[in-house]
Amino acid sequence: MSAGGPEAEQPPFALMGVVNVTPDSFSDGGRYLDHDAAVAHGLDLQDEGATILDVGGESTRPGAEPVPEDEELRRVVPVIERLHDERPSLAISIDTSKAAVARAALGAGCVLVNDVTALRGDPEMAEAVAASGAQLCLMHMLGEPRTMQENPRYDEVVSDVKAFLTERMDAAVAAGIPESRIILDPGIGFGKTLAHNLTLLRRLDEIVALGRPVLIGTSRKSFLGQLTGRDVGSRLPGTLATNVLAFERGAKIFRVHEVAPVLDALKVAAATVAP
Ligand code: HH2
Repeated sequence: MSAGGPEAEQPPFALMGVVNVTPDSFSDGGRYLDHDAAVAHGLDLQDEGATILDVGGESTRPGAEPVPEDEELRRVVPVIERLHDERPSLAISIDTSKAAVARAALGAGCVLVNDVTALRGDPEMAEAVAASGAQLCLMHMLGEPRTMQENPRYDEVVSDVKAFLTERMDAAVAAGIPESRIILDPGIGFGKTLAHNLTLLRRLDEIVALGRPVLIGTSRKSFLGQLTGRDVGSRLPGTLATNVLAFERGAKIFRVHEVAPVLDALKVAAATVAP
Protein backbone atom coordinates (compact mmCIF):
# COMPACT_ATOMS: atom_id res chain seq x y z
CA MET A 1 0.00 0.00 0.00
CA SER A 2 1.23 3.53 -0.71
CA ALA A 3 2.86 5.81 1.84
CA GLY A 4 0.23 7.55 3.87
CA GLY A 5 -1.85 4.35 4.09
CA PRO A 6 -2.76 2.75 7.36
CA GLU A 7 0.75 1.31 7.87
CA ALA A 8 2.32 4.75 7.91
CA GLU A 9 0.42 5.75 11.02
CA GLN A 10 1.22 4.71 14.56
CA PRO A 11 -1.47 2.33 15.75
CA PRO A 12 -3.46 3.57 18.76
CA PHE A 13 -2.67 0.35 20.60
CA ALA A 14 0.28 -1.94 21.41
CA LEU A 15 0.38 -5.70 21.35
CA MET A 16 2.26 -7.45 24.13
CA GLY A 17 3.18 -11.01 23.15
CA VAL A 18 3.44 -13.57 25.95
CA VAL A 19 6.66 -15.59 26.33
CA ASN A 20 6.18 -18.06 29.19
CA VAL A 21 9.45 -19.76 30.12
CA THR A 22 7.60 -22.11 32.45
CA PRO A 23 6.65 -25.79 32.70
CA ASP A 24 3.13 -25.07 33.97
CA SER A 25 1.53 -21.95 32.44
CA PHE A 26 -2.18 -22.51 31.92
CA SER A 27 -2.19 -22.42 28.12
CA ASP A 28 1.35 -23.10 26.92
CA GLY A 29 3.19 -24.57 29.93
CA GLY A 30 6.29 -26.52 28.88
CA ARG A 31 6.29 -25.35 25.26
CA TYR A 32 8.92 -22.63 25.75
CA LEU A 33 10.80 -23.79 28.83
CA ASP A 34 13.75 -24.49 26.56
CA HIS A 35 15.60 -21.20 26.01
CA ASP A 36 16.04 -21.66 22.26
CA ALA A 37 12.31 -22.31 21.89
CA ALA A 38 11.44 -19.28 24.03
CA VAL A 39 13.69 -16.94 22.04
CA ALA A 40 12.41 -18.27 18.70
CA HIS A 41 8.83 -17.84 19.91
CA GLY A 42 9.51 -14.27 21.06
CA LEU A 43 11.04 -13.38 17.69
CA ASP A 44 8.06 -14.92 15.89
CA LEU A 45 5.67 -12.86 18.02
CA GLN A 46 7.58 -9.68 17.17
CA ASP A 47 7.51 -10.59 13.49
CA GLU A 48 3.73 -10.98 13.80
CA GLY A 49 3.44 -7.43 15.16
CA ALA A 50 4.10 -7.44 18.90
CA THR A 51 5.99 -4.33 19.99
CA ILE A 52 6.32 -5.57 23.57
CA LEU A 53 7.26 -9.07 24.73
CA ASP A 54 6.30 -10.10 28.26
CA VAL A 55 8.77 -12.70 29.49
CA GLY A 56 7.74 -14.70 32.56
CA GLY A 57 9.31 -17.55 34.54
CA GLU A 58 6.56 -18.14 37.08
CA SER A 59 3.01 -19.17 36.29
CA THR A 60 0.28 -17.19 38.02
CA ARG A 61 -2.53 -19.54 37.00
CA PRO A 62 -5.04 -20.39 39.73
CA GLY A 63 -3.43 -22.92 42.07
CA ALA A 64 0.14 -22.23 40.91
CA GLU A 65 2.92 -22.80 43.42
CA PRO A 66 5.61 -20.12 43.83
CA VAL A 67 8.92 -20.63 41.98
CA PRO A 68 12.24 -20.16 43.86
CA GLU A 69 14.15 -17.02 42.89
CA ASP A 70 17.23 -18.80 41.50
CA GLU A 71 15.05 -20.98 39.28
CA GLU A 72 13.08 -18.00 37.99
CA LEU A 73 16.35 -16.17 37.23
CA ARG A 74 17.69 -19.21 35.36
CA ARG A 75 14.55 -19.33 33.25
CA VAL A 76 14.18 -15.72 32.19
CA VAL A 77 17.51 -13.86 32.20
CA PRO A 78 19.23 -15.73 29.32
CA VAL A 79 16.05 -15.41 27.23
CA ILE A 80 15.85 -11.66 27.82
CA GLU A 81 19.55 -11.22 27.04
CA ARG A 82 19.23 -13.03 23.75
CA LEU A 83 16.02 -11.26 22.71
CA HIS A 84 17.59 -7.90 23.56
CA ASP A 85 20.76 -8.77 21.61
CA GLU A 86 18.82 -9.87 18.54
CA ARG A 87 16.24 -7.07 18.56
CA PRO A 88 17.57 -4.06 20.50
CA SER A 89 14.53 -1.94 19.56
CA LEU A 90 12.04 -4.42 21.04
CA ALA A 91 10.44 -3.42 24.35
CA ILE A 92 10.88 -6.37 26.71
CA SER A 93 8.75 -6.67 29.83
CA ILE A 94 9.48 -8.92 32.80
CA ASP A 95 6.47 -10.63 34.37
CA THR A 96 7.65 -11.08 37.96
CA SER A 97 6.84 -10.11 41.51
CA LYS A 98 10.41 -10.61 42.78
CA ALA A 99 12.73 -7.58 43.02
CA ALA A 100 15.87 -9.63 42.35
CA VAL A 101 14.37 -11.02 39.15
CA ALA A 102 13.22 -7.54 38.09
CA ARG A 103 16.70 -6.10 38.74
CA ALA A 104 18.41 -8.83 36.72
CA ALA A 105 15.87 -8.51 33.92
CA LEU A 106 16.28 -4.73 33.80
CA GLY A 107 20.05 -5.21 33.65
CA ALA A 108 19.55 -7.60 30.72
CA GLY A 109 17.52 -5.08 28.70
CA CYS A 110 13.94 -4.98 30.03
CA VAL A 111 12.16 -1.64 30.02
CA LEU A 112 8.92 -2.62 31.76
CA VAL A 113 8.16 -4.51 34.98
CA ASN A 114 4.84 -6.35 34.97
CA ASP A 115 4.18 -7.08 38.64
CA VAL A 116 0.90 -8.94 39.14
CA THR A 117 1.12 -8.20 42.88
CA ALA A 118 1.27 -4.44 42.20
CA LEU A 119 4.35 -3.99 44.45
CA ARG A 120 2.87 -6.02 47.32
CA GLY A 121 4.84 -9.21 46.69
CA ASP A 122 8.33 -7.98 47.53
CA PRO A 123 9.15 -4.94 49.71
CA GLU A 124 12.16 -4.15 47.50
CA MET A 125 10.28 -4.10 44.22
CA ALA A 126 9.30 -0.41 44.30
CA GLU A 127 12.89 0.67 44.81
CA ALA A 128 14.14 -1.66 42.08
CA VAL A 129 11.71 -0.10 39.59
CA ALA A 130 12.23 3.48 40.81
CA ALA A 131 16.02 3.22 40.44
CA SER A 132 15.82 1.84 36.91
CA GLY A 133 13.64 4.35 35.11
CA ALA A 134 11.53 1.46 33.79
CA GLN A 135 7.78 1.48 33.27
CA LEU A 136 5.62 -0.44 35.72
CA CYS A 137 2.37 -2.31 35.22
CA LEU A 138 0.23 -2.39 38.37
CA MET A 139 -2.35 -5.19 38.19
CA HIS A 140 -5.29 -5.90 40.44
CA MET A 141 -5.42 -9.34 42.05
CA LEU A 142 -7.56 -10.46 44.96
CA GLY A 143 -5.55 -12.83 47.17
CA GLU A 144 -2.71 -14.86 45.66
CA PRO A 145 -2.59 -17.28 42.73
CA ARG A 146 -2.65 -20.41 44.92
CA THR A 147 -6.07 -19.55 46.36
CA MET A 148 -7.45 -16.57 44.42
CA GLN A 149 -10.29 -18.42 42.70
CA GLU A 150 -11.73 -19.79 45.96
CA ASN A 151 -14.93 -17.78 46.28
CA PRO A 152 -13.72 -14.24 45.42
CA ARG A 153 -15.98 -11.51 46.85
CA TYR A 154 -16.19 -7.74 46.37
CA ASP A 155 -18.38 -4.97 47.74
CA GLU A 156 -18.65 -3.73 44.15
CA VAL A 157 -16.04 -5.07 41.80
CA VAL A 158 -15.36 -1.98 39.65
CA SER A 159 -15.21 0.42 42.62
CA ASP A 160 -13.01 -2.00 44.56
CA VAL A 161 -10.59 -2.48 41.63
CA LYS A 162 -10.46 1.28 41.01
CA ALA A 163 -9.76 1.99 44.68
CA PHE A 164 -7.04 -0.66 44.72
CA LEU A 165 -5.33 0.66 41.58
CA THR A 166 -5.50 4.24 42.85
CA GLU A 167 -3.97 3.23 46.19
CA ARG A 168 -1.22 1.19 44.49
CA MET A 169 -0.46 4.05 42.09
CA ASP A 170 -0.14 6.43 45.06
CA ALA A 171 2.20 3.95 46.78
CA ALA A 172 4.33 3.67 43.64
CA VAL A 173 4.55 7.45 43.27
CA ALA A 174 5.45 7.80 46.96
CA ALA A 175 8.26 5.28 46.35
CA GLY A 176 9.70 7.44 43.57
CA ILE A 177 8.09 5.98 40.45
CA PRO A 178 6.61 8.85 38.42
CA GLU A 179 2.96 8.46 37.48
CA SER A 180 3.97 8.93 33.84
CA ARG A 181 5.66 5.52 33.94
CA ILE A 182 2.66 3.61 35.30
CA ILE A 183 0.31 1.29 33.40
CA LEU A 184 -2.86 -0.08 35.03
CA ASP A 185 -4.52 -3.48 34.61
CA PRO A 186 -7.78 -4.71 36.18
CA GLY A 187 -6.37 -8.27 36.27
CA ILE A 188 -8.91 -10.32 34.37
CA GLY A 189 -9.12 -13.79 35.97
CA PHE A 190 -7.14 -12.91 39.07
CA GLY A 191 -9.51 -13.56 41.98
CA LYS A 192 -12.64 -13.01 39.88
CA THR A 193 -15.76 -14.92 38.97
CA LEU A 194 -17.20 -14.90 35.47
CA ALA A 195 -19.56 -12.10 36.51
CA HIS A 196 -16.68 -10.04 37.96
CA ASN A 197 -14.65 -10.40 34.73
CA LEU A 198 -17.60 -9.44 32.57
CA THR A 199 -18.48 -6.42 34.71
CA LEU A 200 -14.89 -5.18 34.56
CA LEU A 201 -14.80 -5.56 30.79
CA ARG A 202 -18.20 -3.95 30.37
CA ARG A 203 -17.18 -0.95 32.49
CA LEU A 204 -13.53 -0.76 31.46
CA ASP A 205 -13.97 2.92 30.61
CA GLU A 206 -14.11 3.57 34.37
CA ILE A 207 -10.61 2.08 34.79
CA VAL A 208 -9.42 4.06 31.75
CA ALA A 209 -10.76 7.21 33.46
CA LEU A 210 -8.07 6.80 36.14
CA GLY A 211 -5.87 8.49 33.56
CA ARG A 212 -3.14 5.97 32.85
CA PRO A 213 -2.75 3.56 29.89
CA VAL A 214 -4.73 0.39 30.56
CA LEU A 215 -3.36 -3.07 29.80
CA ILE A 216 -5.80 -5.93 29.37
CA GLY A 217 -5.11 -9.66 29.48
CA THR A 218 -7.99 -11.89 28.43
CA SER A 219 -6.07 -14.22 26.13
CA ARG A 220 -7.35 -17.83 26.35
CA LYS A 221 -8.56 -17.31 29.92
CA SER A 222 -11.00 -19.66 31.59
CA PHE A 223 -13.93 -17.21 31.62
CA LEU A 224 -13.88 -17.52 27.81
CA GLY A 225 -14.15 -21.27 28.25
CA GLN A 226 -17.07 -20.80 30.65
CA LEU A 227 -18.88 -18.69 28.05
CA THR A 228 -18.15 -20.80 24.97
CA GLY A 229 -17.49 -24.31 26.27
CA ARG A 230 -14.14 -24.24 24.43
CA ASP A 231 -10.93 -25.65 25.82
CA VAL A 232 -7.84 -23.52 26.23
CA GLY A 233 -6.51 -24.08 22.70
CA SER A 234 -9.75 -22.96 21.06
CA ARG A 235 -10.43 -19.62 22.71
CA LEU A 236 -9.07 -17.32 20.00
CA PRO A 237 -12.53 -16.08 18.93
CA GLY A 238 -13.35 -15.17 22.53
CA THR A 239 -9.94 -13.54 22.87
CA LEU A 240 -10.60 -11.46 19.75
CA ALA A 241 -14.06 -10.36 20.90
CA THR A 242 -12.87 -9.24 24.32
CA ASN A 243 -9.82 -7.43 22.98
CA VAL A 244 -11.82 -5.55 20.36
CA LEU A 245 -14.38 -4.46 22.96
CA ALA A 246 -11.65 -3.51 25.43
CA PHE A 247 -10.05 -1.39 22.69
CA GLU A 248 -13.35 0.33 22.03
CA ARG A 249 -13.59 1.10 25.76
CA GLY A 250 -10.13 2.66 25.84
CA ALA A 251 -7.57 -0.08 26.63
CA LYS A 252 -4.18 0.57 25.02
CA ILE A 253 -2.02 -2.52 25.58
CA PHE A 254 -3.22 -6.04 24.75
CA ARG A 255 -1.42 -8.99 26.34
CA VAL A 256 -1.95 -11.99 24.06
CA HIS A 257 -0.55 -15.41 23.16
CA GLU A 258 -1.51 -15.16 19.46
CA VAL A 259 -0.40 -11.84 18.03
CA ALA A 260 -1.24 -11.90 14.30
CA PRO A 261 -5.02 -12.48 14.59
CA VAL A 262 -5.40 -9.96 17.40
CA LEU A 263 -3.44 -7.39 15.39
CA ASP A 264 -5.82 -7.83 12.44
CA ALA A 265 -8.86 -7.54 14.70
CA LEU A 266 -7.55 -4.38 16.37
CA LYS A 267 -6.56 -2.78 13.06
CA VAL A 268 -10.13 -3.22 11.89
CA ALA A 269 -11.53 -2.04 15.22
CA ALA A 270 -9.28 1.03 15.17
CA ALA A 271 -10.35 1.92 11.65
CA THR A 272 -14.00 1.56 12.68
CA VAL A 273 -14.22 3.59 15.87
CA ALA A 274 -14.55 7.34 15.59
CA PRO A 275 -11.13 9.08 15.59
N1 HH2 B 1 -2.25 -12.70 32.92
C1 HH2 B 1 -1.38 -13.72 33.10
C2 HH2 B 1 -0.06 -13.47 33.50
N2 HH2 B 1 0.38 -12.20 33.68
N3 HH2 B 1 -0.03 -9.87 33.65
C3 HH2 B 1 -0.86 -8.84 33.48
N4 HH2 B 1 -0.43 -7.58 33.66
N5 HH2 B 1 -2.18 -9.04 33.12
C4 HH2 B 1 -2.69 -10.29 32.92
O1 HH2 B 1 -3.90 -10.41 32.61
C5 HH2 B 1 -1.82 -11.41 33.10
C6 HH2 B 1 -0.46 -11.16 33.48
C7 HH2 B 1 -1.84 -15.13 32.87
O2 HH2 B 1 -1.53 -15.57 31.59
P1 HH2 B 1 -0.28 -16.52 31.22
O3 HH2 B 1 1.01 -15.79 31.41
O4 HH2 B 1 -0.45 -17.09 29.87
O5 HH2 B 1 -0.41 -17.74 32.20
P2 HH2 B 1 0.44 -18.18 33.44
O6 HH2 B 1 0.28 -17.16 34.51
O7 HH2 B 1 -0.16 -19.53 33.80
O8 HH2 B 1 1.88 -18.29 33.02
